Amino acid sequence: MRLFSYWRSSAAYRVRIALNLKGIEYETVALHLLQGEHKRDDYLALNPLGLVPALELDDGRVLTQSTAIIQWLNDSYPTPPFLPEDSFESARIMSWVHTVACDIHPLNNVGVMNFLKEPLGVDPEQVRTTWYHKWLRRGFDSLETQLTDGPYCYGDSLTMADIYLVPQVYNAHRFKLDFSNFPRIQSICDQCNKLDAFKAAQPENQPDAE
Ligand SMILES: N[C@@H](CCC(=O)N[C@@H](CS)C(=O)NCC(=O)O)C(=O)O
Repeated sequence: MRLFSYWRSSAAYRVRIALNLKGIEYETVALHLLQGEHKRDDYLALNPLGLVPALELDDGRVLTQSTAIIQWLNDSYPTPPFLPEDSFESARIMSWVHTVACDIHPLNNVGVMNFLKEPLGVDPEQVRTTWYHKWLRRGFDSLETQLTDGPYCYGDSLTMADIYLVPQVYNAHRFKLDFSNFPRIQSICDQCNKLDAFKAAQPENQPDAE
């Protein structure tokens, strides 16, 4: 498989964790987002939305959208499972996943932040702090009250929620969010980062890391 990725893309980071947890070998095709490589025609032919990640399967078929990719990986490679069998519990975990994937991440995407700065004229520092922290805090406030005491989001079981939480926490530290109100989130993230699958997926360990 080939993963179209960028070292600092948190959506690609999720897929890297998922691939590693399933023990699937893959090749990284790095696209430099700041140089606009994800808008090149050859990549748009694979992913018309022009975002990373995309996963090209060995037979040439391509999947886009990290959540669709991870759900496909989980269906196709059932061990270890990313969700419990109980449908209510599974939906509860997916609600944590969506808090990150739908209610934090899209608002703080590089394309959205750039658009606020130009053409809308918002002060870049306001975008990096006031705007960015606002949506992170809203999501993390809700997760902090819902996640278990650990070691992982859902007690002893690693689930999709951990796969989404860790990259978002990485971004939050990059953008200097104060974590004093989020001890549970931080502790879960620290536990996950002890695992090889999470370590290997870290941005600094990617071939295109700068
Ligand atoms: N919903 C998409 C989001 C993908 C996404 O936003 N990717 C970001 C990097 S984390 C990107 O490609 N940004 C480039 C841009 O906004 O131009 C997914 O989960 O795959």
